[in-house]
Amino acid sequence: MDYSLPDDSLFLGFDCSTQSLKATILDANLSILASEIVHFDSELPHYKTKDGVHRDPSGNGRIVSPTLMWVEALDLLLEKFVKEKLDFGRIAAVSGSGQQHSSVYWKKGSCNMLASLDPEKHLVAQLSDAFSTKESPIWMDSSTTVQCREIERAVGGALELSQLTGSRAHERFTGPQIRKIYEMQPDVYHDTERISLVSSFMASLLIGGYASLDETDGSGMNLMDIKRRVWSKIALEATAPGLEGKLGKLAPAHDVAGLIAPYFVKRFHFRKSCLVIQWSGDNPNSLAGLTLNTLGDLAISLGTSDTVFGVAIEPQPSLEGHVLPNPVDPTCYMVMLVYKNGSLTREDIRNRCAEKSWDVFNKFLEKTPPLNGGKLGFYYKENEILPPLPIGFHRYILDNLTNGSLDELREHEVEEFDAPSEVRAIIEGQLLSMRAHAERSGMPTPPKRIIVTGGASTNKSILNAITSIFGCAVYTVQRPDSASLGAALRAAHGWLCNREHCFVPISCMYEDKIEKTSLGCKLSVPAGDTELLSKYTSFMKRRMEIEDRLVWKLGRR
Ligand code: 5FX
Repeated sequence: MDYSLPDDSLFLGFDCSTQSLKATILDANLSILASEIVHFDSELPHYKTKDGVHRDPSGNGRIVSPTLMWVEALDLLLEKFVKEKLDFGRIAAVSGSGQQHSSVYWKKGSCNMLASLDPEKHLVAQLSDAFSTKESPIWMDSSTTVQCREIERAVGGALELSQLTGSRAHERFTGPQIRKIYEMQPDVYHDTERISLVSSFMASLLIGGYASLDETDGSGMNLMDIKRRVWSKIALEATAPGLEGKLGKLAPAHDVAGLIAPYFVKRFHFRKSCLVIQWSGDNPNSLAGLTLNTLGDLAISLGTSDTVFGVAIEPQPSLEGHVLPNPVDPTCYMVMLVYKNGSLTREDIRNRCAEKSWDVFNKFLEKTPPLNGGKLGFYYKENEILPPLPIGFHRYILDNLTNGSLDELREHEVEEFDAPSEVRAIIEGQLLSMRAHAERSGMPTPPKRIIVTGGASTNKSILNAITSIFGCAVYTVQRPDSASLGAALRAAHGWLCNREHCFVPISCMYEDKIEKTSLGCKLSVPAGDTELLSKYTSFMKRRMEIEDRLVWKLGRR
């Protein structure tokens, strides 16, 4: 079979993330032709966001982003491509990636506004009255603990909900967020005709009508039956009345959401036949962008949130981690762990302890010994998801590290570490936690290999630490923004499935190209030292004992 793409065609992938809107364009050989970015804080300063979000100053865990900021960013990004003289007419298909869980509330009557967008005016000017609330609750929000417990109780418990939907109730998940709006702002709920995720929201702008929710991103809502890939009646009823009608249909990630709207044809000169392929979540798109399809491979994404994910055939949803349908292979799943304290928390330590410089941070990491002289740190600048602990820093030292066996040493709590130890403690702490929770949630350990993506994947000192702690070879990709790359790849995949009138395995598209294009992996650090690995295994167990005690004492569950 010939699965090649037409010679002159281009494929556009967006990533609407927490702090920016990015785009990557692939040519028919799957090589990157162009990329662009809009930073929300600096390029759209009138929304007054910090890191792309508004944090409620009262400390109640409420975190939102202005919905219109994402609308405005879309025009701005496309205008950047106009300045680069991009030939929009060559784009055969567009897809995208959105921060997961975050939701948008379309006001009654907005469908008509979407269907009649005037190409002479900016989107933001035409959609300023389209939303029943202008604030979208996002994945960083942790204000729905009450609703989580209510939903879990109504479906028979946390484990039952996880087995049904792929995850227990989590504060950032869309179901608990919708329930909170229904309980606290009933007018907003009743005024809403459609609820979108960021992914289906951006796809809706592009097709000029409401796009279906993609099944993969839909599993981040605590509302979808993960095995049957349909809305779960019991979860819907536990969340809010009349919800199914506001959610619309689910569709697989490779489906066509619609043709690009006349607004984009007239304003930017897209071709009328340009397909919009279903958008999906950022982590699922990264899985596609990393071409992760081998059991035993693990990906670590080091971004605003840190995530760990892999492919699974028959995962068993439990109380830890999440199970999602695989966005590029309907026969299997992806499993995932998510941390809220990712790059912003590493940056905080860099600013306070390493003269605001990554060079100094890396020097500190390299000059301190593995196991950090028995120092263990827990750094939660935001309410953490995994484990569910509130904001706070906790530091411990295992006594007499050089003499005793790690399993028996006592620890004592301290107020602070010296600056270099603080740097090692945050990196070792984050990675030990990932390894321990990956093992607890049944991910392959040790992995065959780890592929690292996200901003911090360019940091060689962090990659060295990953190899030592996980005991396997670590690979990186040529482009750290795997989500928009994955979205562009999915745009091509969706286009191909549409041409063939059936599902085509995504690997058919890149089999012979992978090393020549931006999709290839580079080996960064080969597998490390086995003696050190076994010390890290004991160190990790000690860390988990302390973590379990902290959760018991301070945890939000
Ligand atoms: C996944 O469950 C998450 O909450 C985060 O990784 C967001 O997708 C970040 F955008």
